[in-house]
Amino acid sequence: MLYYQRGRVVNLNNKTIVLIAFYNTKALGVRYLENALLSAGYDVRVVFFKAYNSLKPKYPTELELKLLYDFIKDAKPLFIGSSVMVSAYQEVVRKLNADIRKLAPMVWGGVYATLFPEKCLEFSDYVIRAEGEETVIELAAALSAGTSPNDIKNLAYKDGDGKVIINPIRPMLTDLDKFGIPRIGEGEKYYIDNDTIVKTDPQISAFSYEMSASRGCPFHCTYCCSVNIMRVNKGGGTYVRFRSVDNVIEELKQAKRKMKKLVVVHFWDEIFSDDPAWVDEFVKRYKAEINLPFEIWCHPLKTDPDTIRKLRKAGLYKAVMGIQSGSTAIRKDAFHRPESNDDILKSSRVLADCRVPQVIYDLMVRHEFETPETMRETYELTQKIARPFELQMHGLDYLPGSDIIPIAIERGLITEEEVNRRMEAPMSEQFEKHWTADKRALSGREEINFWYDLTYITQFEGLYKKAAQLAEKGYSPEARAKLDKLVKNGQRRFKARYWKNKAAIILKGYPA
Ligand code: B12
Ligand code: SF4
Repeated sequence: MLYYQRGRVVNLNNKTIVLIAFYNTKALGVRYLENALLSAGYDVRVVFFKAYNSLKPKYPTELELKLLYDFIKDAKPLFIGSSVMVSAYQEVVRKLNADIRKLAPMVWGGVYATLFPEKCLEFSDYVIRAEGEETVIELAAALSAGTSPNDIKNLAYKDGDGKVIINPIRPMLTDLDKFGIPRIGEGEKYYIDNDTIVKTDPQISAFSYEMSASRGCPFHCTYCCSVNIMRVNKGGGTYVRFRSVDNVIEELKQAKRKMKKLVVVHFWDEIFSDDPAWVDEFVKRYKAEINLPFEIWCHPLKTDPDTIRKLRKAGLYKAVMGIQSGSTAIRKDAFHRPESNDDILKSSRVLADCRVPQVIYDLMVRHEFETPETMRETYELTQKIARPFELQMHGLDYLPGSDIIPIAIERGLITEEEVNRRMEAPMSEQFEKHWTADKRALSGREEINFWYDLTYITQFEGLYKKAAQLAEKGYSPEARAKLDKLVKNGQRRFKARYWKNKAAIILKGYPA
């Protein structure tokens, strides 16, 4: 039986749903939605549209767009679900959306859709905000039965007059195990890239398995959207939640069973658990049943020595910690990060004492808040950090919806027009902003660049003392010339280290 829904013919009782992940072949959110819809009896087809490459994201070719269009045309889905996590690839999503939206109702979800439902409704028929599992089942049931979805919680849509209606948010999931474990290499999964469509799960041939043992983060950094997602869910229960260890281990066992090349596990938890009881159970079972090197994200205020020691014994080989700036003013007033320089140094000592083989500190530098003084403070902090360590130096992204935007506007550092322009900017520019930031914008600001380069050098054994000698005398054209040589040397070491680490992963060289 057919009926008309928003100008399209919809087949009642249609059980086929297409979910699309953009530039993300892991797509945890989509895999959880797949499970939820399968558990409710739908036939789900997942399309991974192009690989993730944040350094050089590739634009889709006309053929790839056509492959997606033809795939959806053949599937005749009840609706198309697009996972719109980030603003960065909006340009691509909007382009392909224009054609495929003619084929079936379009539903957008993910972090970007959660924060900008009005904007997303210009391109979609429905937006599902916040966690999607329960809502997507209810929406599918309503569309397939031909009943009104208008009262479904978390849903946003336009009414008959074109007015945007944003429904209240339901409580967050309390039981993260409820929808099972993300499926690898099972079900209807398709991968579009390099001008082909292949029925495969790209995850299956990867060296690393990426997963999350929790949802939510207890911190409120202004450059991150976590706090904004927390606000959307306000009143809906505890934001930071953990899966059971049993459920996590079950997922990892599946990965070990199915991924023949698997050598390493990445936990994408915003901050890996430091709950003593959870960690105790986790390390015991992980060591006994998984026993693979693993990587985590951690925080200076959540680096308990006992926890790190236990994780290290269970296989922790890489810890990435955001410190962002050595300037207390930037960290506290602009970024709303509560830790002191002393906390950072203490936590670095913990990681070094526990002999975590690879420790990486994330810095967000050379942005509009930066002055020569704040960049110098970052240099001074990194000189004191316990060695060995690596630095990952980013710019500041002004992620749409994040709290840093009004702060920067209020201080006159950026205009609203510029923020809006960046949000709509081509994908290549948005990704570049993330990594290389304001190199060119700051090209006249030699001193910032001087302290930036000295900071970069602090991560290299054998070079950091030379950086200290240059720093002592401060900036001068002569010091700059010497520093240029040091930077070239550092870049060579950086490349060598990169390949050594990569080879170590492939050859299982990391001590587990
Ligand atoms: C892990 C992670 C990554 C990982 C892996 C992603 C993955 N496995 O899917 C990696 C490192 C690859 C990554 C890359 C990037 N990320 Co990221 N990432 C995250 C993080 C920390 C967790 C995402 C996650 O897996 N959550 C768990 C799953 C279960 O939740 P979920 O994805 O949100 O999905 C749920 C709902 O959103 C919804 N939903 C999702 N999709 C859909 C689709 C439909 C149809 C429906 C109905 C519902 C729905 O239902 C899902 C289940 O409840 C988030 C922060 C966060 N709290 O979300 C940032 C985050 C999403 N990333 C962010 C950014 C900026 C990026 C990059 C652009 C960074 C860069 N420059 O390279 C890239 C872009 C990658 C891409 N192609 O999307 C920003 C986006 C902010 C914004 N306003 O744009 C966030 C919010 C972090 C931040 N700094 O604020 N990321
Ligand atoms: S600690 Fe990390 S995930 Fe948490 S709010 Fe800060 S940047 Fe976001």
